[in-house]
Order: sequence, then C-alpha cells, then structure tokens
Amino acid sequence: MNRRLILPQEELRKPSLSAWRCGPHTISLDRPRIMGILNVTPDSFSDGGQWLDPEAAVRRGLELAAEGADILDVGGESTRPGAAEVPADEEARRVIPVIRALSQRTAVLLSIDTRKAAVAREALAAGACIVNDVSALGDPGMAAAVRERGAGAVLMHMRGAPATMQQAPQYDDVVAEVRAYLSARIEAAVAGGIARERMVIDPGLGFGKTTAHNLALLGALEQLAEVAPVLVGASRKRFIGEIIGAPEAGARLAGSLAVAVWSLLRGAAILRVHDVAATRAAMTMGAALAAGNEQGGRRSANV
Ligand code: HH2
Repeated sequence: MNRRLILPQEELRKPSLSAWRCGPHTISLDRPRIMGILNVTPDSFSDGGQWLDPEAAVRRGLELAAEGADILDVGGESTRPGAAEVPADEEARRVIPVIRALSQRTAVLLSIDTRKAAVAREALAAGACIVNDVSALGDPGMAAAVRERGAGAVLMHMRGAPATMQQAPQYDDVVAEVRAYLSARIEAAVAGGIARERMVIDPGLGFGKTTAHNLALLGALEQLAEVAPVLVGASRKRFIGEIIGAPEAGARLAGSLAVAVWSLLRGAAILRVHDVAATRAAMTMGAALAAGNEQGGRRSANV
C-alpha cells in the first residue's frame, strides 16, 4: 500500500483542526490534546470501583491533571459491552460532587461522559464545559442542553447499545458508514443551532465493532478528520488485548501507546486515555519523530 505513514505538518493543521470551543474556553488543536479518563463507576471495564468514592475520584482527577491531561472526562455509567443502563439520578449522584470539587481545584477543562441530557445539564451547571456523548446527541433533550450552555460536544459513533453492541456487528464498508453517520450527526446538530466549532467526532472504537473494524477506522483517521476534529478512544480496549495477547485490561499499556502514537501521526486531535503520563511521553516522542522525518525529507529533497 502506497501510503505515507506521517502526514506533513501543514496537512495536520487544516482549518478544521485549529481550535475547539467549549463553553467560554477555546482549546487550541495545533497539537494533539489528552483527555484523561475518570470513571466514577463500580463496573468500568478496566478500573471499575477504583474511584467510586468521591474523594478518591477527586484525588485521581488531580493526579491526571498533574500528569498533563488537558481535559478530564468524568463518567458515572459504564458503556462496556454488556453494561446495563444506570438511572439518571444514580449517575448524577456519582459524578456531580466530583465535577463540582474538581472545578474548584483545577483549571483543567472538565467533560461529562453521559448519554443523558438531565445528567449533562447538571454537570454543565456544576463546572463541566464539554459533553462527551457516546450516542452522538441521541437523547432528544441533549442538543438543547449543549446549545444553551455553549458546551463543547463529542459525537461518537456506536452501532446499537452497550448491552448488545458486540453481538456480531456487521458493515458493508465500516469507514464509509461511520463517516457518513458522523457527518450527518454534525449537520443535524448545526441545523439545531450548535456551532460547528464546538463539536468533535469519534469513530467509537469497540462500540459495535470487531477488531478488523477498529483497525480499518484507525487506518482512515485522515478521512474522518475531513468531517471534524477527531477524538480517538482506544485506551486499554479489548481489540488491543486481542492483538498483543493481553486478556487483562491493565496489561494493555504498550498496545495503547502504540495506538496513541499512530493516531497522533494520522491526524487525531484528541486522545482519550487512562494512562496520561505515559501517553504524554509517547506523544512527545512521536511528535519528535514526525518533525525529524519532515526535516530529513526536506534535506534530501534539496540535495
Ligand atoms: N470509550 C469508553 C467510554 N466513553 N467516549 C468516547 N468519546 N470514546 C470512547 O472510545 C469511549 C467513551 C469506554 O471506556 P471506559 O470509559 O474506560 O470504560 P467504561 O465505559 O466501562 O466506563
């Protein structure tokens, strides 16, 4: 396959990649950003129960901020394959005190990982400025919640619902279908009054996708980036375990870092990860390799 591994810097800096507006904040996307995952749940696939206590969650959030997270994504409902839905009041009870406390103790931007407009509204009032919605504004009240607060939004592709999504997912052309879906969701949101520069898209790795589907999507990040800035959430996921032979989620760091560097070099704008310090180091190395590769290319072209 005759494809360049590393995109030239000017291609990575298309106008659509320049900035993401989230509430009163503007996140410059001239370099990739890290979204640190803070799961305030008893049952998340890789760290369920570790940060369910609000004080432990706040400590973990501050730790991720100190490690270099640009955004903290706080979630109160696991969306792992097979997960059951959590009632909105229980989800809010888990995340709102944590968001409120973090907003007073760190300047890092806060995101609420929820599919429910009611939870999003409370989280935005408590100090979050981003709604990370794995159902791409599927709740009829979600678009209004985002619009009224001028929040940033992550629109993710998912086939089906977490309870059943991994039961033999099928596509004719996974890249074309995911791209068309995300493009349509962005246009619907713009028509509903959400500014384009407030939205990023996410192919939803592992959400109704086989390992082959996930790899195809990771190979097509530039095509997705033509629609909107792209967030990639691969951290510790099952397809990585399948490829590197790591059944335990905690043993998937090396594979997760490889995906992070690949995504960075293919034009991802934001990486959603559990291991912030290690990802930051891997990204710094990847960026240096990209810059060196470009310079080397120019030197040889000039000879
Ligand atoms: N993955 C998970 C949850 N939320 N949001 C976006 N935008 N993209 C993702 O890939 C994504 C997501 C699943 O990971 P995690 O939060 O660690 O697990 P759980 O859903 O079990 O809490």
